[in-house]
Amino acid sequence: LLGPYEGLSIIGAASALGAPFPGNADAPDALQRSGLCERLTNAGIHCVWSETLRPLDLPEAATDMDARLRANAAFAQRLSSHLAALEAGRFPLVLGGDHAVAVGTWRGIGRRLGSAPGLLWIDAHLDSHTADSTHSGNIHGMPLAALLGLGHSSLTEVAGPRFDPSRVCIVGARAWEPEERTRLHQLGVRVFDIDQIHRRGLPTVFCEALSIVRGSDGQSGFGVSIDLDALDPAAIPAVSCPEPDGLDPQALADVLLTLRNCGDLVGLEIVEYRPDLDSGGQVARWVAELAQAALGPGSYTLRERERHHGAGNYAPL
Ligand code: 4U7
Ligand code: MN
Ligand code: MN
Ligand code: MN
Repeated sequence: LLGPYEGLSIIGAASALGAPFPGNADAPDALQRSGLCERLTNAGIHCVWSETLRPLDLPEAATDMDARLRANAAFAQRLSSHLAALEAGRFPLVLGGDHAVAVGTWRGIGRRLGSAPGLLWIDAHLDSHTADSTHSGNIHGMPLAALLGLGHSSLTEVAGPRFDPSRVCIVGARAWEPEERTRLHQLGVRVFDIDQIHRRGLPTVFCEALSIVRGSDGQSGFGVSIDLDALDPAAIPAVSCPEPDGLDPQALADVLLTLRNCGDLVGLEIVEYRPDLDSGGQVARWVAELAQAALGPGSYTLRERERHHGAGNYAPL
């Protein structure tokens, strides 16, 4: 189940159960209406909208932490099963939803592969709280800890393999609480924060992070989870938790081009979009831009039909 794949399957994860605002729940439908799939198809990426999963029960007032953990875990479980059952030959692009959906996305992709891939987590935050350490009570601040096996059992027991901290990196971090930074340090997860990116440049940092998540064998694959709040809110204001001094969206798109040369990319996730804050549709256009940068044309991940049909494109002049 490592590429090249025949085409892209978009899975909408229309949950805001982990976020402080409801807006993330409308993101997949808004992105579909914005013509994302058509735009990727026009760019030469064979793309179908597989399904949009929606929470079955919205917990009333969402006050009780236990009820919210269970509701998020139930949604992640369904998402995990959907990804585990995704047809061979399809590359998954998961569109959140808030970032709590990542527990389902990546455990499910791990089930599909038979083992956990490496994971590149592009985010302003560390998302490594547990139900015990959280200050805000928001579950979208916990998914990376849960994927690594730490936190409330409802989240850590979502079906699929645990992720290996030595194959996980965070890029773009600039807002965290000490508990999560300590937890990641103890686990050995590499964090490339925004100061380091300013010092060394995004291309250098991205390349180093890629070498960590891809591992030494190049056989087990790696995924990329993009929380849009990694980007600078001056350009990308339509997110749940904007943090100043973020990445330039074009600079991120430029380094995502690197992914086209990786035959071992196993999934892409883009989360935290809030269409209620994007009346001009400018952030929706950036979502398409980032997906297109990562996946084609010319991508080794997605097999292009022309590649089957003769070497005409590559014949010497
Ligand atoms: B996101 C926060 F307190 N750490 O736990 C928390 F700063 O998925 C933010 O990255 C979490 O958007 C942000 O609520 C979660 C906060
Ligand atoms: Mn996040
Ligand atoms: Mn974030
Ligand atoms: Mn906080």
